[in-house]
Amino acid sequence: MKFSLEGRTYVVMGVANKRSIAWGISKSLHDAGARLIFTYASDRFEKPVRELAGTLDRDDSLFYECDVTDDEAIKKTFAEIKEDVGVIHGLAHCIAFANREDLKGEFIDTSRDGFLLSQNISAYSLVAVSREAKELMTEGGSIMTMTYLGGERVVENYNVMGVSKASLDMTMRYLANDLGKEGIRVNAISAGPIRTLSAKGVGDFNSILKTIEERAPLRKPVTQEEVGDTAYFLMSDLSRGITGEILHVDSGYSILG
Ligand code: NDP
Ligand code: N5H
Repeated sequence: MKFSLEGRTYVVMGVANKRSIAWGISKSLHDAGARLIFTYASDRFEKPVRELAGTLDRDDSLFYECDVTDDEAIKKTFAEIKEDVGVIHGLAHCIAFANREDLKGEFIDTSRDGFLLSQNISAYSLVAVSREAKELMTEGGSIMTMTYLGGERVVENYNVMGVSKASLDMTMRYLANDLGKEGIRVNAISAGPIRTLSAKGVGDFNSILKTIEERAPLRKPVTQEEVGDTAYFLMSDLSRGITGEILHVDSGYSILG
């Protein structure tokens, strides 16, 4: 296959379970022949991530704990990855967090701590991991992150996460400008709503999905697999002319007024 990822290694950050968007991305990259490196926030998630990776039909994955609020942990993780594999060809950042109480009611009630926590985990972390990952991307490569429409316009209940995604979107563009000269592209996928662990218990997800079924041009919600295949495109040389871009994988919803 012309755009096989055989011989390439990608770091995937943010697999929590089989519903995670990061797992959809992992499956697409694996199917294209890539070797995967998984990172998770705490050792609580090591076992489930190892079990999931065990369902893949090649046994070449590696696993590291990496809490992205901790600069030393990020440095240590990438130092270990360097020692274990040397070169990486890309990174998928699929991480976000906001306190549950900040994802309902009015945005104006967001606390300083809640605002900064969300920015720290959901936006600054892309800067911190890109800085370490770039040292291992000596053959060039592709970094991607996950964003949402609520960073471009006001979406009910998304609140503090919307501000974090706006920050993440510009972070992605500034990184694309810095890293282009090293042959590293940086992009984002803006996914439509997908039922994942993060989405659990926030807002009325059924009615959000119903709106997509009724109004989105493709009249159906997107799947982890659809996002995964776009991630594969971004990681492959098919997308070699694209950087600093947000690709909407959302059944076309974002074109609506
Ligand atoms: P998941 O709950 O499956 O994934 C969220 C991940 O964030 C978890 O794996 C969690 O790690 C990780 N995380 C949180 N805090 C930290 C931390 N301090 N250090 C390291 N990792 C951390 O949800 P999704 O797959 O839905 O979310 C992935 C991305 O996609 C997020 O950026 C989200 O905003 C974005 N997105 C999701 C949409 C949706 O509808 N689901 C739509 C558009 C974008 P751990 O499990 O190890 O704690
Ligand atoms: C408009 C909406 C619905 C309302 C807002 C949802 C926002 C979700 C994003 C954040 C990341 C969710 C979050 O931080 C949940 C945590 O407070 C509690 N959950 C956890 O701690 C679990 C155990 C761990 C695994 O989760 C994390 N994140 O670590 C947006 C939806 C239509 C689309 C959507 C769901 C977008 C998105 O960004 O995820």
